[in-house]
Amino acid sequence: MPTKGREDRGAARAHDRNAPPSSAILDAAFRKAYRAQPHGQSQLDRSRRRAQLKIIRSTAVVLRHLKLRLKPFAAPGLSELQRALVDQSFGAGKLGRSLQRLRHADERIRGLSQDMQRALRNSSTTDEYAVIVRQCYGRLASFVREVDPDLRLLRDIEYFLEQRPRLGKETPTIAIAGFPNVGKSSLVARLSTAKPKVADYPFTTLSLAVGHADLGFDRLQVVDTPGVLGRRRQANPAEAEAEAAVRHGVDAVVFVFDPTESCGYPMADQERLLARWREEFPQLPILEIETKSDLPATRTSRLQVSAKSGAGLDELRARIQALLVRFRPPLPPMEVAVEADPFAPDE
Ligand SMILES: Nc1nc2c(ncn2[C@@H]2O[C@H](COP(=O)(O)OP(=O)(O)OP(=O)(O)O)[C@@H](O)[C@H]2O)c(=O)[nH]1
Ligand SMILES: [Mg+2]
Repeated sequence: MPTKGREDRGAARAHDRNAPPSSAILDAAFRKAYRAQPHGQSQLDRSRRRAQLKIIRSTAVVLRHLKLRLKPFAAPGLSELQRALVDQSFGAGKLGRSLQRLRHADERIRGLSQDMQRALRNSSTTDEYAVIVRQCYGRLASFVREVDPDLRLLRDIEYFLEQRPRLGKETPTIAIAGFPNVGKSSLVARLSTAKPKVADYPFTTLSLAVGHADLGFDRLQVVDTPGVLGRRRQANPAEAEAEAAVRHGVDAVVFVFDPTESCGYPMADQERLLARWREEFPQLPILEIETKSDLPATRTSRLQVSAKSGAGLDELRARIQALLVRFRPPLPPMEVAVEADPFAPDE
């Protein structure tokens, strides 16, 4: 409800993450409105203009805050992968419904501002002005409080997305995927700028992370993924995140086997996951490799690599590059290339 000026500022400072988002927004709105000091010919004129400014400012501040909260979700919107991750973690369709409620609140507040200004024009005493401002504040507060759960959800989703990679659409992207503890992050660290945590236990990596690599002329996004055990129904959130990346976010997958089984999982289980993905994503290029080649194991004809010794990594880069050739934009026609050449000698 209406502010009391200075002591209210202290209250605003006390806002924390547990406070409803509406209280910070309303605080800011009422504070800004309270500071209105209009000029006017007479006492009555001044009090009418002050009331008008209070209505305009308080609603404008709230609208600005709502717009700010909506901004991360405004056009061009979330990527397919981001939407899948959000649906998975927060519930399918929840974000869309919250955005809709916030847009509706935005419309109602615009309408409120106009209605209240109209009411002012039809009033003629200081007391009437005061009643209208109080009415405006009351409705404004209830509109904003109504969308508190939506504001909270948007804040949580924004934070969640900040922790996840923002994949550039134009840059080819590969995921390094496979069972837990097989050595995926060790390979990502070798292949790209990423510095993921590596440790000798499963589920060290719990969410997606991206590094970049230069393969000759090709810039590449390398996505580290959590391990997947392949139990489709009981997948934990980390596994679900890896599957979402494979399904929605990448142009190709490097499937990492650990034939030493020092990861703790038999090859038969790892093979089953690969077979399922090949069936589910028949269009997706999947490059199969076996890692930890510095350790003894029964191996197949797949490419053998070691993140520890570096063996096989040049060949792996070459194969990734060959896989991604089709994402390279075609070269421009010769005459365009010559015109665009900044080093071409002047005529
Ligand atoms: N000897 C040897 N050990 C390796 C190699 N690559 C990884 N490791 C070891 O395997 C263990 C797991 O490595 P990570 O890179 O964390 O494996 P991950 O697949 O990312 O594991 P999660 O994130 O838990 O799924 C660590 O102890 C690594 O040091 C390798 O090429 N050779
Ligand atoms: Mg890892």
